[in-house]
Order: sequence, then C-alpha cells, then structure tokens
Amino acid sequence: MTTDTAATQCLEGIASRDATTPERTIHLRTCPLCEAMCGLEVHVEGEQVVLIRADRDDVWSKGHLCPKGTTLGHLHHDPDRLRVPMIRHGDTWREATWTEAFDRCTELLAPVVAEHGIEAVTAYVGNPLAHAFSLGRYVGILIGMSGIPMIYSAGTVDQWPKNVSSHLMYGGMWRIPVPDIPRTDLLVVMGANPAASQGSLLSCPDVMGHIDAIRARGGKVVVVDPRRTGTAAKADEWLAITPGTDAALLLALCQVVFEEGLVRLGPAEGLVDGVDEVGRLVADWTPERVAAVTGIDADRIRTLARQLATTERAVVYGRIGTCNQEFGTLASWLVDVLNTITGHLDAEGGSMFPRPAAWPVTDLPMPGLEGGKPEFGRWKTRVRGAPEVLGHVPVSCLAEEIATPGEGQIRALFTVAGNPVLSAPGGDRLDEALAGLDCMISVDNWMNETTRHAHVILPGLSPLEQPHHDDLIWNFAVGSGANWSPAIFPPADGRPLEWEILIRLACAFLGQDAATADVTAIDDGYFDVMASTRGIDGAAVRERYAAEGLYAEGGPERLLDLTLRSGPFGDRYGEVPDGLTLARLKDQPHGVDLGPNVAQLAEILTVPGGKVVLAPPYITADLPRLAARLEREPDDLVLVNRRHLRSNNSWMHNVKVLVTGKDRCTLQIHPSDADRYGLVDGGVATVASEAGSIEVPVELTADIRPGVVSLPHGWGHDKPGTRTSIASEHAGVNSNILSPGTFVDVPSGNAAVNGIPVTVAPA
Ligand SMILES: Nc1nc2c(c(=O)[nH]1)N[C@H]1C(S)=C(S)[C@@H](COP(=O)(O)OP(=O)(O)OC[C@H]3O[C@@H](n4cnc5c(=O)[nH]c(N)nc54)[C@H](O)[C@@H]3O)O[C@H]1N2
Ligand SMILES: Nc1nc2c(c(=O)[nH]1)N[C@H]1C(S)=C(S)[C@@H](COP(=O)(O)OP(=O)(O)OC[C@H]3O[C@@H](n4cnc5c(=O)[nH]c(N)nc54)[C@H](O)[C@@H]3O)O[C@H]1N2
Ligand code: SF4
Ligand SMILES: [Mo]
Repeated sequence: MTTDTAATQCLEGIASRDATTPERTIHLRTCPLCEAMCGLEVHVEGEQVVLIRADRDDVWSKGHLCPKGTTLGHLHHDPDRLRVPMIRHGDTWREATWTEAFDRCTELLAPVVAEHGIEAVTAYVGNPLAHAFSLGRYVGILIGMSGIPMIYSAGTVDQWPKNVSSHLMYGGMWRIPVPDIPRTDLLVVMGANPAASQGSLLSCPDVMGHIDAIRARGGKVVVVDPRRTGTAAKADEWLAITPGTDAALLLALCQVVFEEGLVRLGPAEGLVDGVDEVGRLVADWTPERVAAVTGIDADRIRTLARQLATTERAVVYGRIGTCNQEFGTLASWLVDVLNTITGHLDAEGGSMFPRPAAWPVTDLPMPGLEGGKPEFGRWKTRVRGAPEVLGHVPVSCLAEEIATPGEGQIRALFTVAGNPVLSAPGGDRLDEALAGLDCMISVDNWMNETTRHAHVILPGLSPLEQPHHDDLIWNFAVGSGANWSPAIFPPADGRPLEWEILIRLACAFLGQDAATADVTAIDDGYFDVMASTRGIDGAAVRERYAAEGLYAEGGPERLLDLTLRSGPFGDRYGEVPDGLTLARLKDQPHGVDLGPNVAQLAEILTVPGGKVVLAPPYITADLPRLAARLEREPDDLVLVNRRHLRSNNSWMHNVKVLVTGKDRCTLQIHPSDADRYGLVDGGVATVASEAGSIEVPVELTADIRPGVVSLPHGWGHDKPGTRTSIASEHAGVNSNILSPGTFVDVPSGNAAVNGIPVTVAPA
C-alpha cells in the first residue's frame, strides 16, 4: 500500500478538503492498531480529522502505512463509539455519569464478593490492551489489587505456546527472539502472513518491502503455509504444508542438521545446554518419515536444512499458524531450536532479542515462576480440570465456568478491550453463559457481541484523545527506538483515561467507593513498585518531579519517563547526561532511532545456570503425542484461519471504508475439493465440525492446499442488541462456532483454531 492510495482511501471516507486551507493543523502520531507502529500525519480542521497519511520522516516506519491507519479519524468520529458510561437494566440501556457508573459497579460487585468470595470473579483481557497507552501498563493493578485468582485472555488463542517455550528456554515468557528481517539473506516464514497482519511478535514496518529487498540482494524467502498467501506470492517458494504438522517438519530439518554434521552455535556458543539431548531426540525424525504427513518432499526438507545451516544470515520465523494449532508448543520451541543449531540465535540477520528503550511492564517478575520454573498445573479448572499454564487456562473454559452451578462458579466478569464472543473457541456458548452473570463490567469503546451482556460499560478514550507510546510492542521490534505522540483532541468534559478507570475498579474490590477512591495514592504506590524493580527510590523520584513541575498527573506518562530513563538508553536520572528522557523524546516529533538489535543473549538469560535450555523436559515430553499424530488417518478436510489487511480481529468492521467492497467472510476452498463436495463459487456452504455448524458463501481458489479450507475470524455481527451499525450490515459469520474448545495444544492449553476437521456441503 503506497502512501498515496491509502491517503486517497481516507479521503473517500472523510470529506475531502483542500490541503492548503489555513485552519488545518497537522499532528504526528504513532498508529496504535498493530505492531508495525507506523508514524502518521493526522490532518485536522476544527474538530474534524480530514486526512491521515504516512509520516515519511518517521524514523521507525519511514513512510509505511496500511489502510487501517488512515481510519483513526473514522474510529474517533464513529457515532456508535461510546463516549459516556452505559448502564443496563434488563434490555434497557441508559447513559450515566461516571459517578453513577462507578457506584453501580460497586453495587453489583459487592454482593457477589460478599456471598461467593473473590473466586466467583474473573476478568477477560483482549488484544487492544497490548497496544494501548493506559490499559497495558495498568491492567496489572486491576488484576493484582482485586485479588482475582485467575483471569482469561486472548493470549490462549494466540501466542501462549511461544510464551511457554521462551519461559522454559530463556527464563522469561516475554523474552521472545524476533527475526532480524532487515539484515537476513534467507527468511523462512512459517504460519505467518505479514502481507495481511503487518507482523506479529515482530515489529518491523513494511515486512513486504523487506522481503523484496532480501530477494533483490540475492537472498531467498520461503513461506510454509497451507495457503498461498500474499506473503507466499511475494516469496521465492511456497511450501504448502498440512496444517498442524510444522513440528514434524522442524524435527526433520533439525535431524538433517545433526546427521550431516552441520550443527554450529555461532554467537550462542558456550551459552546453550542440551544440544546433544536434542540430537538424540531428533535422530529418528528423518525427512522420509515426515514427508507424507507434512506434504513436503524429503529432498526439499534436506536442501532447506542445508540452506539454513550454510547461509551466514538466515532465520526461521514462526507465528500464529505455528501457535494456535495442535502442536503449537513443539513447533514454537523447534523454531528456536533450529535457529540455535544453525548458528542464528543472537546473530545479525538471525533471531535476536529486542532491547526496548522503555522497558515494558512485562519485565516485572512473575510471582512463583521466576527464572523459567516449569511449575505448571499448580491448579486446575473446576469443570474441565484444565491445568494452569503460566497462570492461564484455555479461554474456552470460561463459558463452562460461568454456566456450571456449584462452589466456585463464576458470577462476575470484567472484560477489558476484548470480544471473546467472537474471538474465543465456542464463543457461541460463552454468549449464552454471559447472559446469566450477576455482574458484568466492560471497559470497552463499543457495544458489541460481548459487551451487550454487560451491566455497565465504561468507555475509554478514542485513540486520538490520548497520548501514545507503545509499551509491549517495542519488545518485539527489529530495532530500538521510541516515539511520543501527544493527544490530538482533549478528552471531553473531564472523562477519565483508562488507567484511572482500572484503578477505580480495583478499589471497588477493596470495599472502597470506586467513584471517590484515592487514585493518586494507588498510582504513586504502583510507580514506586515499578521503580524499585530497577533499584530506584520511587518516592525520591516523585519528589524530584514535583520540584521540577513534571508529571503532576502521574499515570502512564510518568511511568514512561521512568522506564525510558532507567532503560538501556536512559539518562538514569542524571547519571548519563545525554541519556534519554521523556522530555528529550518529546523534542523529537518523528521519533528516535536507537539502532538495530544487538547480540545480548548472555544478559537475556535468567534460567538457572545461565544457559539456554535447548531441550526443556516439559516440552520434549510432548513428542510422543506428535509421533502418534503421524500414525493417524489423514483428515479429509481441515479448516484454517486467515486474516485480511482491512480487518483487525473483530473490532474494525464498523469502519465503512474498511468493509465496503467484496464480501471477505467467505469459505476459501480448492476447486478440486469444491468439485468433490458439489460446491460452486458464490454458492453457500454448510460447514460443520464437532463443535457446531455455520453457513457461509463459497470462494474457489487454487491458492490453498487441497484438503484445506479457510475462514477468517472476527465476524458474526448479526447479534441483536449491539450498537455497531455498519458492522451489522456486513455481519459475516462467527468461524469460532466451529472451533471445539477442547481442541488445544496440550502443553500450553492454547486453542487449536487451525487444523479443525470439518465437513462441507451445499447449504
Ligand atoms: N478462529 C480464530 N480465532 C481467533 C484467532 C484466530 O486466528 N482464529 N486469533 C486470536 C487472536 S491472535 C487474538 S489476539 C484474539 C483477539 O481477541 P479479542 O481481543 O477478544 O478480540 P478483538 O476483536 O481484538 O476485540 C477487541 C475489543 O476491544 C475493544 N476496543 C477497541 N479499542 C479499544 C480501546 O481503545 N479501549 C478499550 N477499552 N476497548 C477497545 C473493541 O470494541 C473490542 O470489544 O482473537 C483470537 N481468536
Ligand atoms: N490486518 C490485520 N492485522 C492483524 C490482525 C488482524 O486481524 N488483521 N490481527 C493481529 C493479531 S491479534 C495477531 S496475533 C497477528 C497475527 O499475525 P500472523 O501470525 O501473521 O497471522 P495470519 O495473518 O493469521 O497468518 C497466519 C497464517 O498461518 C497459516 N496457517 C494456518 N495453519 C497453519 C499451520 O498449521 N501451519 C502453518 N505453517 N501455517 C498455518 C494461515 O494460512 C495464515 O496464512 O496479526 C495482527 N495483525
Ligand atoms: S500497518 Fe499497522 S501500525 Fe501501520 S498503519 Fe496499518 S494498522 Fe497502523
Ligand atoms: Mo493476536
């Protein structure tokens, strides 16, 4: 997407104005919608956003953007977006003041806790949290202070397998190495489609441009995916893998590296334990053994292994297709194993650990799990007996925990920036269960499939009404940098920022009045805790701020200054005179570029012994399950997921310019399969799995492996009682009705939403 076409699309949607009108102001800000963190120019006339285009001078994104970024104005101006708290009585909603809304939260929550204890309360946190200025930094307060024993999140339909492998291999669930795409010469992409997603657990604006550049400099790009995606179309080669078999392919690639004596650890030499153990484990996973099940020729597996082992700058990048599938933990682990034994861990052009300028809240130690402790299954869910992994259980458990009566039944739920009715496996069951809650409170900006069940909705600000600096996302970046965006519009009449909402809700648990709680005291306490983890006296720093007249409001802006100043490029409050501070960052409206990632494996590792645990027993114990998979009868037809550049999970279908045009919620099927099942292009198919059945338009395409069909997730906007008028007109259907909640990657509990056996028939 070029700047000009994206800008044109924006103009189509928002009244076009003359670019030279004197009353126009231009604001620079980082797009908060995905991991690319594009720099945008937001053109405003009066109260109206009239144009959004790329900031060509942004030091990070250098002029990249996609159509979604140009629609921040649409989100801001969306008449359906909630601007005041909403309270529901029966089927009737009314607008409320903030005081009324917080009072109602206290009123609903208190009897649940008094009668059933805190065990009857839980929370679900969703994806936008990871991108939000306030929410990501402060949701821990709500969870921590409330004493809620267990929460649910979108993480267990996403990257939990990678969290497990990183936790056990390196000692931290968010110590995830990222592919050094700008400097590699051989890129193998498995189960990711950056052409649509723009990168995931990977912040690298314009991945597709980098793919072109790799090829232009004589390098190679290989895509392993059951679909010939937009990324595969740009690559040198597409390997059409059978869904769910990546771990088998990776084992065979490792087997060849060992068998042919190609193992080298490169920069990781001396920092890895368990290499021989891996050699022993992979010995009988020959390419011939896995060729039939993966659908990839044994010869091609051999040559790919040799290419990876002998190319100086090479990397394998595995993402969601290698995670939310049946063998997600094995595959996630093996991606890192393969990168390590071919000398590409911690190597330029290989797989490197990012070094965020502002350290993220995910750096805080995890109680009970420090240093990669493999203590999972510390508790089990009441109904299904699902074991906890890294503090989480599969999100699909939530419906049954609400719906099943008895001791420990969930009666109160908080949702924060999540839409699990559409995003969670078995979301249709959750939809039914939510209606039975005694108390549901949603911090969310729209009344959608999930939040329509809430008793109170507390809306956050629009992306343009609040400042922005990413917290979590720089942790996945191919380089270091920072970029401050001030708010463009002031929040209307004293509306709270979301961090304040979260603190007030936390107070409701402590028996305090949420509306009048002392937010400052709690915020100061949190600041001091954050500071103390870096050996800094928070109270002294706060005094200093007060003397300098800085950050009187506290909140995430003050935390950002702390994390920048105590980060790797920071001024350490004066110790490093030229070091970074938020004040200095604010003087750089196009951001600061702090260079590409650097080798730092030794400093990253927090596992006992200080060496990468290449063969964690918790993970390798899952190999027999994969071996049994090889003996299984092949499935006739399996479902995989896909994303589209113009969607963002479930929640941007209310932006007209993004949903107009061809229906995107279609069943993609290979013509040979369509023939077998009597389906025609444009017809309607019934798709059924063990979990349920849906009807959906058919789209024939040769760009998919025969035996595989594909649907996007995040659709199904036809529920009554929502207030997303445009999305309702482009409803689509909820693909997660087909996802069996018990189909999980066993070691992580992550949902397997790829590789679901399905049947299809003309509707
Ligand atoms: N079948 C299938 N299912 C999947 C996936 C898949 O690949 N296949 N992918 C999974 C993945 S990776 C993810 S991350 C999940 C996503 O799962 P969720 O996070 O549950 O879903 P989203 O669609 O991202 O919902 C975002 C919610 O945040 C609200 N929101 C948006 N902006 C703001 C804001 O600024 N503040 C507040 N408070 N709320 C806001 C929206 O109104 C919406 O309710 O879906 C998962 N589900
Ligand atoms: N435009 C847009 N951007 C997004 C999002 C969005 O919804 N829309 N969502 C955001 C979120 S929350 C996330 S987590 C990221 C995800 O970002 P990516 O990981 O890039 O996700 P996808 O684009 O879904 O690509 C996953 C690919 O895996 C393939 N696949 C499915 N099963 C298998 C398998 O068994 N093996 C292999 N090798 N491949 C398989 C699918 O065909 C698909 O092409 O995207 C983020 N960015
Ligand atoms: S690629 Fe991501 S960050 Fe960039 S404009 Fe699009 S949604 Fe925003
Ligand atoms: Mo995600």
